[in-house]
Amino acid sequence: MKSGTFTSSDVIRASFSAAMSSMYRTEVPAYGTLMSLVAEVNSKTLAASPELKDQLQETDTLDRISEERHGAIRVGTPEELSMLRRVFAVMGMYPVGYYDLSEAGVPVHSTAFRPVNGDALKINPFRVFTSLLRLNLIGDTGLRKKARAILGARQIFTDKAITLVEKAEAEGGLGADDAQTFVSEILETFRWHDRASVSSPLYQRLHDAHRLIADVVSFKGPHINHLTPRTLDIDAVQDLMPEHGISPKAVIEGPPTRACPILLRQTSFKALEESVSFQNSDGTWETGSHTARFGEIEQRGIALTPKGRALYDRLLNDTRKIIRPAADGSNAKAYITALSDTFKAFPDNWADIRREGLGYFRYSAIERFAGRVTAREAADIEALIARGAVRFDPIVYEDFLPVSAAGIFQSNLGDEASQTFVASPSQREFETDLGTAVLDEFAHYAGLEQASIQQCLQILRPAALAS
Ligand code: OOG
Ligand code: NI
Repeated sequence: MKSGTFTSSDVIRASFSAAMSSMYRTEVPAYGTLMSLVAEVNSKTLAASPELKDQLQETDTLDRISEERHGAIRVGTPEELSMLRRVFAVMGMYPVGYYDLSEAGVPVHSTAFRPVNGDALKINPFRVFTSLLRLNLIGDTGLRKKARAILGARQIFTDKAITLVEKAEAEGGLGADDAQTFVSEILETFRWHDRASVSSPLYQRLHDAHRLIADVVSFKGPHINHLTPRTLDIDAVQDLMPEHGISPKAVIEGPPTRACPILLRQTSFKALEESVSFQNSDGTWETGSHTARFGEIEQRGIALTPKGRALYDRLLNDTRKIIRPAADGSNAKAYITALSDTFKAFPDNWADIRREGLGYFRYSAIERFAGRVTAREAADIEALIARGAVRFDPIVYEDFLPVSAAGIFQSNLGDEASQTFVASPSQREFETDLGTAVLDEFAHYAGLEQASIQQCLQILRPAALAS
């Protein structure tokens, strides 16, 4: 087949994300409520700020503003993880970043599969935060063995899905019919199963070891556990959730409200207790419940350099030394005050953030200056900025934050679930299981920034030098 007849991976991803959204809204009606609330707040925010509307029109696709930006799943074995890598590659999604959650009391490590280049992100930015369970962090060896055997025996992909992945790899893509079949087959992997694959007593043992272990091991597949649309005003949605009958987690994760947004702010509604059934040894089914699925929202700001990130981490840490947000929300106000106070040490205007080397920027040449700057100016990006011949705009952070992710995990595992593990980052082992190295997010943003600088210098180079 010629490559011209392939459906683009961006189009397959867009259709996958739309299919996931519609499946999840049917499965979790509260998520549909959250989506409507987000759309409502987004349109109010846009009406109140024509400037923001213009900017979004120019840089983004305004009509898709309230669509999903990410989802999350948890898998049980290296084989599942590496097959997922191949599945996501068909949709133009590649592993970026390594997140060790053991430090935060969650026995998983993770990456995010996402589109990497700017055009792909613009067409559809959908990412899947993917965690691999670390059974070796569990003390009970008997239980560990049992869990391994159960996971080893399940097949989370349909035969057709596997065949189509192999075909895409062998031929370099999928035609329209195959692409459509691929999306519907892959959807099966993320579907909810209300019949557990373990007995009730075994579920209880897994649950006692850690709720997350029960969630990963007890079911036929890695059900999608949340989806996350983008909001233009996360504080407003957080405040309005209770009025719409959904119960938000205690506080918004990440940085405080700022004039110049940094990194990522996110919040969720608490996971729902859902009815599931367990099979007894005599073959009859027994009703029980399981809590895993929720809905989340996100608002993104500038990607920080290692220096900016170190400052962010330090300020967040300082805040948590003063006060830790309680899961029941009882000290939420005091936490927000402490967070805002501490973050006064983080510059809140773009010029200072740039001057201090805290964030990554995309530089662009002002065309009318082409050929009108001196050779000396043209060799120096700072001089070009001073001259007004180059503008700079923040590069948006497209990745995740381990402390925030842990906060999202915790608030959805139940308030009593706090547990400690020895922090044990193991990126090498994760990459071996994944079957490839993850992309380093800092190197990636630095590369985008550098490329934009080179392009400016190229455009503004005096004609005499441009031969
Ligand atoms: C994933 C939690 C992490 C985020 O937005 O930080 C995450 C999970 O609960 O499986 O999705
Ligand atoms: Ni999330």
